[in-house]
Order: sequence, then structure tokens, then C-alpha cells
Amino acid sequence: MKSYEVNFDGLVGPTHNYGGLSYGNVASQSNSQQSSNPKEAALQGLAKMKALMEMGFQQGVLAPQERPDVAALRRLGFSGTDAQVIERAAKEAMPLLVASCSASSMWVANAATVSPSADTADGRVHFTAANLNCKYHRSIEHPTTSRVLGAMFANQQHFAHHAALPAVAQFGDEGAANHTRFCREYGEAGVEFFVFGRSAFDNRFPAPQKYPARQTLEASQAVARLHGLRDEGVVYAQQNPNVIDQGVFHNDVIAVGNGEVLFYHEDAFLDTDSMLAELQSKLAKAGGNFQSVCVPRSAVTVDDAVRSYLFNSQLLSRPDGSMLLIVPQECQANERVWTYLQELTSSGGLIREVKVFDLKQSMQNGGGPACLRLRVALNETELAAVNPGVIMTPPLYGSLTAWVEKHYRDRLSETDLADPQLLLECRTALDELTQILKLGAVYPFQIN
Ligand code: SUG
Repeated sequence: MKSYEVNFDGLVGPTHNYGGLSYGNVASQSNSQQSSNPKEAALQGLAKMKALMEMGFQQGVLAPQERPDVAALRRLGFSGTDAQVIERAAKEAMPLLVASCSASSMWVANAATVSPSADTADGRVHFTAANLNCKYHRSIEHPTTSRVLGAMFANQQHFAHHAALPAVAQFGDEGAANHTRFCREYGEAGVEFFVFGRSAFDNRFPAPQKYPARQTLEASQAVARLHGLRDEGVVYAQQNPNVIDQGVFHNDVIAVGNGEVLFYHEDAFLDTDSMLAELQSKLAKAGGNFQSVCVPRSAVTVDDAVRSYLFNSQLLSRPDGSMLLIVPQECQANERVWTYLQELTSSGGLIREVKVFDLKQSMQNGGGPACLRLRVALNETELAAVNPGVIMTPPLYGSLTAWVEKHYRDRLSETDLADPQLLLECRTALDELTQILKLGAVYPFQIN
């Protein structure tokens, strides 16, 4: 049976703004308080989805969340009508209003960890929503993420959904941003590669000194258990704590994998040699031939990687077996990175082509091409069981761009977040979106 990797991209929500909310994420911190352009952000994301669809890849779309999150503000003690809740939060605790307005759910690589049916004990595709517990503005995403994923992958014969892990730092889980899967074919059993930043219970693992390590080993292990993965199909590796301290807040800022290939920076991991040997031997048992492409620090520094997002790229398999790398424009702007990419694609290796996308609106918050997509490997039967409303087609692209043009502002600054009109605009837009994507009622304002 045919199988595919389907990329579900996060649609940027109408409150996209630069809140400076993510300590440890260099772009988020350095662009704090700049005014944003939500319309441009959403259109840039849609242009990437359209381009991949036109190149023949399976492409889907994941809906944004309801923001401002009035229910979250109520849990923090703000009361009255919805407009009063926003007004009081703006007056008494602006940082909490900013957090409750973040459009951060666009970075759907953090929505969940997904294991394809070929890897799991019960032969279903498993999803665990990420608790994103390291940052308040992201920790409020998972209840709606679960409802949206449930509406997209509703068929219980093929899809199993797990609630987010316990909401404590010991089980900090950032989803697929720290998870890669190696395989010969998407429909065959593979090796799931979980990368963690620290251990919550075992102090033999070194932790970063400056910035938080968001993913724990214990969270990754819990996800592997929930999904029913076999020990022979799992490899755990620790991120180098020094690169976390240089702004590598997720492993997908320093490494990307696809098929049998891992593309990574020399400084990305601790114990790289034993990790590569384990990946090689476990993939060999699954019938695959593991290959790695190491980018040396002499060619590209960690700082170059963090600024250009070279590794936050999408590594895609083409029908002839070769691979294509989807990178953000910032890679072209960095001379060392661009030179490296020219050499890589002309070296006769597997990665033959680079395509550049303008994702500046998202990039300024630390979200590149890979952050914006959640990969779900599906066989033909499973793909047919996905809610067809969320699969990208030329008419859906047309409807979504018209929807963005109609509802989104082209400028948003912090003071605009306090405007009660913004809440009404967002709810009107999202109500229409659930009809376009045929999701049913998934947002708090539609349910309560
Ligand atoms: O969690 N930025 C996100 C970026 C997530 C990128 N995802 C991956 N690497 N997979 C984060 O730090 C910034 C929001 C702000 O500052 O307004 C933010 O949440």
C-alpha cells in the first residue's frame, strides 16, 4: 500500500504579534514589541502550503486557536463581560493579556508528537498533544489542540489520541520539534528518535546553565510508552546543553531528519558517535540504511544556525529518491550558510535542491519552515480517513486566502490587543474557518 508523509501546516492566527514571550528563543526576544502584520504572516504561510501542494506533496492545514483566550484570563481571576476581562487585564497585567493573545499555536511542530501506525503496538496512528509547559502562553494551547486534532483525525479505527502529559516541568514536552522518525518507506516500521534537553529525575545528565531545556527525557519516554513503541524502534539522545544556551530551544533548530537521513550540526548532540551507531543499527534491523550529513562548525557556526534557521528546514523526499530542502530566506542572507548549501547540493549527495521561502513574519518570533508543520505519515487507507476539509487543494487555498484578506489586520501592536473589537473580529473569523475546514465546534466560544 502507498504511504505518504503529510505536512499539516499551522495557519497563522489573526492576533500574530511580537510579545517577547519566549526566554531562550533569540528571535522572540530581540523582536519584542515590534508591530506585526498578521495578514502578511498568514499569507506567507499559505504560500508555502500552496507551493508544496503544487510540487506534488501531500499538504494539510491545522487551524489556529481562539485568541485572546478569555477563558484563560478568567482562570487568572479577571471577571466581568468578555470586554471587561480584556480591559482589566490590559490595565492590571498587560503581560498576561499579551500571553493570552499569542498566535503561537501556528508552530504546529509543537502541537503534538505523532507515531505512524507501522511503529505502534495497536497499528493505529498515535497523537500526544504537547503540554508546552515551559512557557505560559504555550501551555494554554493543548486543550484546543486536542479538540482540533480530534476533529481532523476522528476515525478511531485508525487514530488514537492521548491527552497532554502532566502539566509540570518534570514532564515538559514540546512535541514533534524534538522528535524525528527514520524509515526506509513511510509505511514501514521505522526508528523514532526522541531528543531531550535534560532529565528531571536523573542528575547524571548535564543541564544548560542559562536558558531552559524545555523537553525532558521522562516526557519523551512517557510518549513512547503511550504510543506503544517497541524498544528496538526508539532511540533517545541528549541535546548538547551548550547549544541550548546559545538559543537552540528545540532540537529542530539544529537538526532535521527524513527517510533514512539525519542532517545535523556538529555541536547538536552529546555523545554523537554512540547515538549515530544506535540509529544505524536499529534502522538496519528495520531494513533501512541510516545516513547522516554533519555540518561542521568550521563551515556554519551555532550562531549562524540560530540566526539563519538552516536546520529548521523541511527535508522532503522526491519521487526519484533524492531530497529537497525547504529553507527560510534568512539562509540566503547568511553568506556562510548559503555557500554551504551551494556546496551541499552540488556534491552529488542525496540533498539535491534548496527552495527558499519568505516566512519573515513567523521567523521574527523564532518559527521557520519546520516549526510551521506537523508531519503525519499515513498510508492510503489512513489518508482517506482524515477529515477531507483539512487537506489542501487549489479551491481550499483560494477560500483560505480570501478568508485572510477579509478578516485579518495588516498591523498589530501591543496596544491593539486591548481593543475588545479584536476579540469580536477573531471569533467571527474563526467561526467561519471551522465551516471552511469542516471542523465542527472546536473553540471555547463555540462550546461554552
Ligand atoms: O515556542 N515562539 C515559539 C517558536 C516555536 C518554534 N517552534 C519550533 N522550533 N518547532 C516558541 O518559542 C514567541 C512568541 C512571542 O514572543 O510573541 C514564541 O512563542
